[in-house]
Amino acid sequence: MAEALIGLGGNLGDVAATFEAAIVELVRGGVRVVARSSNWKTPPWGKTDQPAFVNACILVETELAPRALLDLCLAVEASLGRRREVRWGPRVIDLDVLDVEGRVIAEPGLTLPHPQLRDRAFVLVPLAEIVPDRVVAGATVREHLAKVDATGVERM
Ligand code: A4P
Ligand code: MG
Repeated sequence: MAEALIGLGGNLGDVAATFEAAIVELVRGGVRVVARSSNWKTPPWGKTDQPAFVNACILVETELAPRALLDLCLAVEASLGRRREVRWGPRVIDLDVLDVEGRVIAEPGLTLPHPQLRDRAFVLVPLAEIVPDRVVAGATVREHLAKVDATGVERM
């Protein structure tokens, strides 16, 4: 059994409802939700000419190996209508595997911990709600968060 952190994001449609549907499907696919952050409204990062995002994070337990967990996330995205178009562009749901027990993986299609985790307030603010003292990508979530600009990130 491994503990994993999953980030949820989206900025098209009823994102809060889509998150709930995604969590139901993740559970069906073999994860147990241990903790869930609030939903946060976050300014678009990377490509800024698009609507605000909603972001959240969950801590899960699973028997799935990291690759199987990613495949589950991609399947859930697809079943909820995710279409891959513009990089960093608008999406109904994005599920990122952020960390699996500190494992370091660099394979085609799977990088752990998630490479941009430490730069993104939209990931770190929700993570800090559920696992502030967990070491992820070399420092605690709280330490990473202290170094990023979280302007405009608001609890919903
Ligand atoms: N992939 C590799 N490692 C992982 C991992 N640890 N978790 C691969 C998830 N996926 C991983 O992802 C492309 C491929 O990454 C996947 O097929 C998987 O094999 P994608 O979701 O199709 O591509 P993308 O999302 O368009 O690009 P990218 O670089 O993954 O974007 P991000 O990092 O997902 O960022 N602003 C706010 N405020 N909130 C957001 O949630 N999200 C993005 C997208 C941009 N700006 C945002 C937000
Ligand atoms: Mg993604």
